Amino acid sequence: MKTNLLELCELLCQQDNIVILTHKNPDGDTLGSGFGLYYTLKHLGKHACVLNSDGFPERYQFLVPDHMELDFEPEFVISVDIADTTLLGNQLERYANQIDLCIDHHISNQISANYAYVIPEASSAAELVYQIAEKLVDKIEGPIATALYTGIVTDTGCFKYSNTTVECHLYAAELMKNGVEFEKINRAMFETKSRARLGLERLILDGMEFYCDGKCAMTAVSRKEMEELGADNTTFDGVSAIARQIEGVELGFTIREDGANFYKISIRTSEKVDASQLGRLFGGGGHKRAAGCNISGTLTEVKEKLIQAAQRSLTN
Ligand SMILES: [Mn+2]
Repeated sequence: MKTNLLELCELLCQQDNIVILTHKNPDGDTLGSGFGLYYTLKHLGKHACVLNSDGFPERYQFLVPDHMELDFEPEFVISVDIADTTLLGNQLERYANQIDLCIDHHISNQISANYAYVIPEASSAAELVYQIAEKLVDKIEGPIATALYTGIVTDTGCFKYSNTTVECHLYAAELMKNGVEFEKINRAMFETKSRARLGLERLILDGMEFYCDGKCAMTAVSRKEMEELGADNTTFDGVSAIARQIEGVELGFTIREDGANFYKISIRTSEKVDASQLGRLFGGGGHKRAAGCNISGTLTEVKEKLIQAAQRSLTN
C-alpha cells in the first residue's frame, strides 16, 4: 500500500522495536538512509536496530554507533534502498515476507510490504528519510545529518549524476547549516583510496575493451585478481563509473567474476541508453543511468551476450 508522508510519520510514531534492513554489499545510501532513520527513531525514544547481511564495512564505520545488536523482539520491519528481496542477502532472507514498510527510490522496486514509500524521482533513499526525519525531529543535526548527507552524496556522485534533484541540494544546504561535516565526509567517500582500490582501477583501465564504434566499453575482473589485490565488494564502490568517463562511450559494462561461470555486471549509461531496461533483459534492474544484473556462463559467453544487447540498445 502506498502511503503519504504524514501517514508514514504517524505510523512510525506508533511503532517500537523496529528493525531496519539494508541491502547486501552495502553502499553509502543504504547505510546512510538506514542509520539516518535509526538515529531519528532513537531520538524519539524507540528501540531500533540496523541489520546488514554482510556486516558494516570499515569505510562506513563512522555511521555505526558503538552498540549495534538486535537485543529485542522485532515488531516492525523497514527496508531501505532495497529494490527486491534477493538483495537482503543470506543472513536477512528470513525477513523477506515480513517487511512492514519499504522506503526506496528504485524504479524497479518489487518489494511487497504493508506500507510503501517508493519515489523513483528521489536521488537517494536518504533523501526520502530526510523528508521523514524533518517531520519527526526539530533539527536534523549530529549523527542523523552525517548519515543522511552520506547517503545523498554517495548516490549522486557528489551531486554530479542525473539523479541529482533540486530537493537533495536543498536538504544538503540545510544539513550544512546544521553543521554537518561535509568536507570530511566527501574526502572519505570520494578522495581517499585504499591501495587495493588503486590496483583495482589500474586493472579496470588496463582491461578496457571497446565495441560498437567505441560507444560501448567493457572491462572484466576475475576473482583471482580481486584476491591478489585484497579487494572486497566495497572496493568496487563507484568503479563502474570509470567506463562511462571515456570520451564517446555511451554504455559501460563492468564485469566481476562472482563464482564459477557466474558474473555480476554493472551497467552505466549516458542519456541515450536506459540502463534499467538493459539490466532487466538479464533479470536485473536499477535506475536509468545505473543498473546491474547477473549472468551465468563463461566470460566469453557473457561478453558476447552483453555486446549483442549493447548493439541492440545503441541502434534503437
Ligand atoms: Mn540508493
